[in-house]
Amino acid sequence: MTKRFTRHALATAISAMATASIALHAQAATDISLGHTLSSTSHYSVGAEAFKETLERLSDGAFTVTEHASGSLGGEREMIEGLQIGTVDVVITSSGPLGNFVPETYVLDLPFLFENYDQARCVLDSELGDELLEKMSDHGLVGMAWSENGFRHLTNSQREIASPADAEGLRVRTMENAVHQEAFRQMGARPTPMAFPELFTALQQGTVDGQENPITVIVATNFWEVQDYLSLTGHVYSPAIVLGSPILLDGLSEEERDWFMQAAAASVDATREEVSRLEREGVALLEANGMTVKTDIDPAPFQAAVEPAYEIFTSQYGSEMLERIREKAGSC
Ligand code: EAX
Repeated sequence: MTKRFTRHALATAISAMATASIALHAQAATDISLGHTLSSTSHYSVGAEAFKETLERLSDGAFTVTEHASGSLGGEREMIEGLQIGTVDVVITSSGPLGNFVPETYVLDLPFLFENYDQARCVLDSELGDELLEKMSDHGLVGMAWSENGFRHLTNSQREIASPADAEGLRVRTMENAVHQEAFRQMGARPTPMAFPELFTALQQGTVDGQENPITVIVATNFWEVQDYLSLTGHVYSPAIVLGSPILLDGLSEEERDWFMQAAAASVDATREEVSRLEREGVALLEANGMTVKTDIDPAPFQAAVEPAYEIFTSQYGSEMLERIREKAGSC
């Protein structure tokens, strides 16, 4: 009797534990993986933190976010592929490799398209930015929001560069982006496309002489350790984008999806604020770390040098979106 009772009690206890574990499991938070290529001190990381804080707060802990910084999930091209197959949930990436997936975005990579931050942000926040975000869904991606990397400048280990003639023959790492490669070819440099996680070592070993990135990235990556010269060419605005995996997002309720969109918007605000801060403070920091910074660059010869890139672009992709962006930028 006692024995039978004990067995019964045990069975009840086990069954209660199993029920509790199922209930616990049902309530367990869904962990979202968020990847980017920059360090955990970068503007992308500031954006990732804001995404995490917002999503966890709005969902009351139903979703948690784990940030994978420094390219630990691979380069930007690989992470975009990861979104398509669902091995990563959210990615903050530059537009660098995006045109390989969504050719409509190449237009944003044209040199000297935007004059300043206000103009770029205004265009990306307009219906044109939304239209481009929507294109992502034709290519197995969810465009959540346009974020920001910043205006790109040229660094190198060889010499001070004040004009395109000075860049002649320089081996410059570019992103894996056809428009950027063409622009550097027109400038007389030797473009070498490469994924970002390989860049520091390539500069260190002299595989390439230079690279181009915004102040934000130059600061976050300690490029002064491998690059002596910085020229503030501002040759192209580099948008970033918060992308989601349709495998995750398509399975969410409307309310949940809205939390993700709000998290993406908070991420953009925080990132832009950090970009603006680094635009004010970054150059002094780079100089303090030993970089020679050429600030008074005349953009006209650079603009003239890359002009053929526009003709090559429009002959391939047409000029409609480019004209609409220019018109919008003019009214911003
Ligand atoms: O997105 O590849 C690059 O140079 C990018 O600017 C960087 O990874 C940040």
